[in-house]
Amino acid sequence: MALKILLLLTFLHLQNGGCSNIQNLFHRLNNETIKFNAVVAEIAWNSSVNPGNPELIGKAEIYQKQRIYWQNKSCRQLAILYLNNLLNSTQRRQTYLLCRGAKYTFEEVREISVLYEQIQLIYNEARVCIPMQVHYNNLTAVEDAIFVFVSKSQRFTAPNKFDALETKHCLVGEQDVERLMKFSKKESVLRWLWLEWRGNMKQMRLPYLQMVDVENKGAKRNGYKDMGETWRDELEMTNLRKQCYQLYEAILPLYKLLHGVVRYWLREYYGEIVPKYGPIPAHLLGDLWSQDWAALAELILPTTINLDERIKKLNWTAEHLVRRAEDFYLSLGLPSMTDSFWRESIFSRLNNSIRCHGTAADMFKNGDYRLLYCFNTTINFEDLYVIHHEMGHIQYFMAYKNQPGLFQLLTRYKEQNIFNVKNSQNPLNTGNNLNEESIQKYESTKIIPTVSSFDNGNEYSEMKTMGGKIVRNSNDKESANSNKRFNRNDIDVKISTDDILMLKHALGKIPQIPFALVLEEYRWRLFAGGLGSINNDFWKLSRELQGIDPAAMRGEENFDAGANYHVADNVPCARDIMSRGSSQHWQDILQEATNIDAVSANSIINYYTPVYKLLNRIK
Ligand SMILES: *[C@@H]1O[C@H](CO)[C@@H](O)[C@H](O)[C@H]1NC(C)=O
Ligand SMILES: *[C@@H]1O[C@H](CO)[C@@H](O)[C@H](O)[C@H]1NC(C)=O
Ligand SMILES: *[C@@H]1O[C@H](CO)[C@@H](O)[C@H](O)[C@H]1NC(C)=O
Ligand SMILES: *[C@@H]1O[C@H](CO)[C@@H](O)[C@H](O)[C@H]1NC(C)=O
Ligand SMILES: *[C@@H]1O[C@H](CO)[C@@H](O)[C@H](O)[C@H]1NC(C)=O
Ligand SMILES: *[C@@H]1O[C@H](CO)[C@@H](O)[C@H](O)[C@H]1NC(C)=O
Ligand SMILES: *[C@@H]1O[C@H](CO)[C@@H](O)[C@H](O)[C@H]1NC(C)=O
Ligand SMILES: CC(=O)N[C@H]1CO[C@H](CO)[C@@H](O)[C@@H]1O
Repeated sequence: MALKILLLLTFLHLQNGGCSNIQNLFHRLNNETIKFNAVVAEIAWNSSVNPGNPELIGKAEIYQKQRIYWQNKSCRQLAILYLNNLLNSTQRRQTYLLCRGAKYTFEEVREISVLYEQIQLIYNEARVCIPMQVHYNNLTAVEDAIFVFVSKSQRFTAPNKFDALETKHCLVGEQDVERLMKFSKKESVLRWLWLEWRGNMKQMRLPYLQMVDVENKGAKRNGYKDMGETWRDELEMTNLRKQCYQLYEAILPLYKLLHGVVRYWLREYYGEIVPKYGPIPAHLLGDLWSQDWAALAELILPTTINLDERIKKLNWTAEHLVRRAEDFYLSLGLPSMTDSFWRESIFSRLNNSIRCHGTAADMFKNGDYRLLYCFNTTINFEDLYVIHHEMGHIQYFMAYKNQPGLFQLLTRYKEQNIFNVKNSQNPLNTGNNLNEESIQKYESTKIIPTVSSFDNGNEYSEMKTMGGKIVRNSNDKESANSNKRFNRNDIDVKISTDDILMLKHALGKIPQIPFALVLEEYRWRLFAGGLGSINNDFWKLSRELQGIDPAAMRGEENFDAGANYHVADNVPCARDIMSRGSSQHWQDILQEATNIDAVSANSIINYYTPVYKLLNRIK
C-alpha cells in the first residue's frame, strides 16, 4: 500500500514537473548505468587475471545487491511513466533495454554466480596429462609422446590418475588442447585428446542443469516462457528460429559439398575409420569442436600456403602483432588505441591460472579499453586473426563511448564473455539471442525443417580410388562418358593462390553455421524442457544438422555440449549487424543502410561462389 502511494506521488510529481524531470531521470539512469558497468567490468577483468582472489567475491556480492535493487526500483518507476505514455520513443527504448530479460532475486543471482564460477573452473582448468616430460613448445614432441603413451596403455586413462607422478606433461585449457587438435594427424592421438577433454566436462552437467533451473525462474518472473525466450528477445527478431533455419538451408548445398569432399580425403588418409557415407567422426575435423576445418586444407590440396610459417619468419613479438593490427584500423581512418590500452592489456600467459579466452574489455572509464590474449608460443596466423577481431570490438567500444549508458549496455553484455560475477551470463549463452514478436509465432515455427541426411545426396562420396588416381564412379551420369581422370597433381596445376585461400576460408567458416545452429537449437530445447536425454540429444542434433558423429559412444553421464564453450564468436544469425549498438533496432539500421530487412544468406553464398565452383571442379 505504502508503495502504491509512493508510486502515485512519483507519478504526480513527474507529471507536474513535466519533461525536464523525466529528462533528468534518464540522465541519472544513464549515468548510473555507466558507473555500474565500470564496477562490474573491473571485477570481471580482475577475476579473469586472478580467478582465485577471494576479495572479488565480496565485491561482486555488493555490486549485485546494489544493482538488483537499483534496477528493480528504476524499472518500477519507469513502468508507470511508460504505461501512462509519458515517454518519447528514445526513452521507451531505453526503458525496454533496461527492464527486459530475466529478473532475479539476490539469492538467485548468488546461486547463478556460484554455479557459473564452478562451470568456469571446470572449463578453464581442464587438463589433459600424460605421464612424461616433454617440451611444451614442441608440438611434434608432445604428439609423439601421446602417441607412444596411447599405444602402450591401449586404453584411455583419466588424467588425475597420475597426479601422484612427478614427471608428467599437461595440456592446460582449451588453448593447449586445441593447438594440438589442429596440429596432429594421428588418429589415436586425436581421439585420446577429444575424449580426455570431454571427460573433464562431465562434471559440468550438474551445475549447468542447476543453472538452467534458476535462469528459467528469473525469466518467468519477468513474463518470459523460459530463458531461451529471453535470449531470443535480446536480438529482437521475429521468427528467429525460422530465420536461422533458412540461413542454414541456404548454405546447406555448399556445406554438404564441403562435407563430402572432406570426408573423401579423410577416408583416403585415415582409412576405414572414416565411413564412405554418412557422418564424419568428430575428432578428425581439425579442431576440438569440429567447427573449423581449416587445418584440413593440406589434406585436400596438394599445395597449400603455410601462413604460419610466413608469420614465424617475421620474428614478431606479441606487441609487434598488436601494433600491426592497430595499423590496419588506422589505415581505415579509425582511431589509435589509447594509452590505457597499452598499459593495461595482457598479451601473455603470466601463469596457469589466468583465463586466456581472448577478450576485449570496455572498462567504461576514460578511454580504458583492454585486451586479454595469451600469446604463449611463436606467433601464428590464428593469433593475427584473433587480434584483429578483438581490436575490432575495441574500435566499436570507442565509437559508442558517447552514447547514453543504456545504449551501451548491450556492448558489455555481449562482449565480456568472461564474467564470473554477472547476473545472467553463462558460458554457453554469450551470443545469438534473437527475439520473437509473440509466443504464437514461435509456436508456429516449431517444426524443424527436415534436413536430408548426410548419408546420400552427395556425388563426391561415390568417387572411387583406382591405382592411386581418383576416377569418377562410372555410374555417375555426368561423366560416365568422358571417363575423366585426375589426381591431386592435376589439381595442383589448376589451382591458384586465391583458390587455396578461399578454400581455407570456407573450411574455417562454413562449418560454423551448422555448428552454431546445433548449439542454439540444443539450448533452446534444453531451456524449454524439451530434451529427451541431455547428451544423446546433443549428438542427434549434431548428426542431423552437421553430419558429425562422436569419436566414440557417448553415455548419458557426459555433458558434451559443455565442451563447446567457444560459441560466442561463431553465431550465424545477424551477429555482425548487431554490433552497431542498440540505440535503434538493428533491423532498422540494416534497412536504412541497405534497404533489406531480413537476414539473408545471399552475400555468404555469393562470397563463396568460387569455392563452390572449385569444389565442383575437383570433384
Ligand atoms: C551525467 O554525467 C554527465 C557527464 O559525466 C554530467 O554532465 C551530468 O550532469 C550527469 N547527469 C546527472 C543527472 O547526473
Ligand atoms: C583490480 O585490480 C587492480 C590492480 O591489481 C586493483 O587496483 C583494483 O582495486 C582491483 N579492483 C577490484 C574491484 O578488485
Ligand atoms: C526524447 O527526449 C529526450 C530528452 O528530452 C531527447 O534528448 C530525445 O531526443 C527525445 N527523443 C525523441 C525521439 O524525440
Ligand atoms: C522489487 O521491489 C519490490 C518492492 O520493493 C519487491 O516486492 C520485489 O520483491 C523486488 N523484486 C526483486 C526481484 O527483488
Ligand atoms: C621437436 O621434437 C621432435 C621429436 O621429439 C624432434 O625431432 C625435433 O627436433 C624437435 N624440434 C625442435 C625445434 O626442438
Ligand atoms: C628472424 O630470426 C632468425 C633467427 O634469429 C633470423 O635468421 C632471421 O633473419 C630473422 N628474420 C627477420 C625478418 O628478422
Ligand atoms: C597470476 O598472475 C596474476 C597477475 O600477475 C597474479 O595476480 C596472480 O596472483 C597469479 N596467480 C598465481 C596463482 O600465481
Ligand atoms: C604454461 C606456459 O607455458 N606458460 C609460459 C608462457 O610464456 C611465459 C613467458 O615466455 C612463460 O614464463 C610461461 O612459463
